[in-house]
Amino acid sequence: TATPDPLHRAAFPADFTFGVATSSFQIEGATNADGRGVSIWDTFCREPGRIHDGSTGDVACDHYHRWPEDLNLMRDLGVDAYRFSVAWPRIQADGRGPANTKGLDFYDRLVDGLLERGLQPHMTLYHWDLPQALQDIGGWTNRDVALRFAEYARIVAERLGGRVRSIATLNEPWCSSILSYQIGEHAPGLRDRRAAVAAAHGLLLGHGLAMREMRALTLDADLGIVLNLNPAYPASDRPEDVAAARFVDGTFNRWFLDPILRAQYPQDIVDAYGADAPDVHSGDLDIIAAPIDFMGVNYYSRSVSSADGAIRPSTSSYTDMNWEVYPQGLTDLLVRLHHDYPNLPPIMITENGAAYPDADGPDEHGIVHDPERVQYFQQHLGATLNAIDAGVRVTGYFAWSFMDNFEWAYGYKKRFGLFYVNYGNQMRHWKDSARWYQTFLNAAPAAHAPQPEEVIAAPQH
Ligand code: PNW
Repeated sequence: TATPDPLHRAAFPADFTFGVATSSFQIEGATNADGRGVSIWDTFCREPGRIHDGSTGDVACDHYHRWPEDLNLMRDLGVDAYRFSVAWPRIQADGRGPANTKGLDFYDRLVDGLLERGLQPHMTLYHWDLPQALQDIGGWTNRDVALRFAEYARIVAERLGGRVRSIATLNEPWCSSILSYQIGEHAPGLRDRRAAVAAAHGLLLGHGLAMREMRALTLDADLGIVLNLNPAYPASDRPEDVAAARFVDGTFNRWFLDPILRAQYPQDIVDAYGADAPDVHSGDLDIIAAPIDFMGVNYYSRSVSSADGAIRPSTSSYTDMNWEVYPQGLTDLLVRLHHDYPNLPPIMITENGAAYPDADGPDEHGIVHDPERVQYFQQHLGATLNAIDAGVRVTGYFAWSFMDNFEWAYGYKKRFGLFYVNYGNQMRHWKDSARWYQTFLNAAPAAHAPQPEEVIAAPQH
């Protein structure tokens, strides 16, 4: 597809929201501060071999202490909005009982700090840092945890819900169930498909129960959920390849979309799971399918499947995660959601971005040169625009990530940031991608086609 060149925000609807995203465990550090309890990721990081570089989240980007400077950088970047997540163990150390005021106070200051700087707060309640005490009773396989999550959601929404623009219950339940309980790559690191499918159901139930609690508060905030969706393509039109892609689509995408938007699990995957299919109590699916105000979509790449397994198209380029760069997949995904789900609310692209090594580090002016990441953002913003032009309701786009951070099992070795983090001294550095985004955002809506000089203005520090 043709990417408008030069691309700038004036090509998007006037009320479209542009932002940056992070999550609590990946940036905050200060894991013992102010009464925070232990999360499953603190535990996981201490198990030998789990994190590739042996690192932990103990310090991360030290955002817990450096948030004012980080918010200043976001303001200088010129984004409209910031998507962050709340660490459940800061609010309830053991995942239950009365709120820890000091934990809530941190997010209270953060939200006020955003509003003071003219930035919209977009809050996610669960980005994987489950209180360890709840894992000790089975984690998301235990239905009691879904009930605890709904209580936690009410606590946070009561305190902050009046000042945030949106609240997402969960980030990427596929990751916190299948990747965590079946593939074993994320905390708690299990390899048990039956447990993974039960955890996915527990997460969805927790989402629905949290929606119910938060609806009762009649907040102005939009309420929804964030899914990681990977469009699944067959390697050829051979029926066995098409069937393989349909299975991948079913386990990744439809398994989460269908219960939320159609109040049913996809029957082909229920059949494939057989004895591992979830124990669905009567009423569960009505709870899970509570109306949502937005669907958050995290898009990074696609999958290509054959009957013999996943394929790597050899002509494509790949990021440092070995994920294929495939912007057309984002357009295809958005258009498909629009066509397949009549109940689909407006979509927010809550994450999109790419890891590249940035191996040279900052130059003599302190700037990091990351041309591949610039191109990735240009192409995917172009792909978003194409979907909007095709009639899909997309209301926002959040770049992942605001800054380099703890990339889960990969530790600090994978860099997704618009800002480079020097973990030795916690300095933040502009990358060219941040300068590019700033220019894209600040370019005055022009009646005429913008001239090249207008889009290569120097960043304002
Ligand atoms: C997302 N996969 O994770 C998360 O929301 C972020 O916290 C994370 O930093 C970002 O994407 C980059 O990885 C994913 O294996 C992790 O398909 C793994 C997968 C997808 C998303």
